[in-house]
Amino acid sequence: MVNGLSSANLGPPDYQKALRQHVDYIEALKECGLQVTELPADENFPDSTFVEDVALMTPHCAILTNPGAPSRTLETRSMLKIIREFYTNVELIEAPGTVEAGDIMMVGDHYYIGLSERTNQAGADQVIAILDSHGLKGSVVKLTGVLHLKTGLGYLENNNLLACGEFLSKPELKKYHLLEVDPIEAYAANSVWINGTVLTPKGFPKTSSLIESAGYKIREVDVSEFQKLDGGLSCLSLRF
Ligand code: CIR
Repeated sequence: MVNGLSSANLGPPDYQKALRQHVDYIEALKECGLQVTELPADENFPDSTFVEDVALMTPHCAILTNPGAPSRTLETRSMLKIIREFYTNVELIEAPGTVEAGDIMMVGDHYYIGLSERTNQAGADQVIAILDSHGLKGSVVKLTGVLHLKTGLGYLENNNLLACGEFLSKPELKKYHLLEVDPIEAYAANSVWINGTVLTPKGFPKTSSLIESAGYKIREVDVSEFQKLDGGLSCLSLRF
């Protein structure tokens, strides 16, 4: 993972520290009541720890994506085998469509799909058609400055949406109660609601207080080494 894609300018990750942080991340998921399946490292793909990007797990089907980053495209090969262990309905995104599921945010049965440098219109159209065929809905959100949709957004259920930067002014998101993340803590917008607890990255006190004051219990997780690769908390797992 030390060779993963990055635009963060925070230097290379400390691999041993990353391993320790990953163990604590798994512990946090378990504390929230989840059963965790740990996947073996795929040493061919330095970004493969960011498993969220290669699949979208819905209540009715799983969608294997087609990552827009060329170095990540073939991460899907081993993920296909894994998701087939959990789902009988597995759908595939095909070229010229590209999708990374860090660009997809679930709000009930509606899925927001960010159009980014990694997810294109053709890919989003395929996702929307697949969702539609399973009784689910999708719509697109155009991104300007961030890597993935969930880089700047985290849906915390109960209509509460943690949001930063460009997402504070999107008309399609105005119907949510926006919890505004301070730009200096932008990384913490990628926090994850799990069974009533919000996992949030360690080191972002304003955002932790913001989430707590909205009535949530929080669990902080130190993921500094993954931040160095532009990866957030949500990226490190597929939750379904
Ligand atoms: C990448 O650039 O693809 C990885 N270094 C980071 C992916 C982060 N994934 C996510 O936000 N869902």
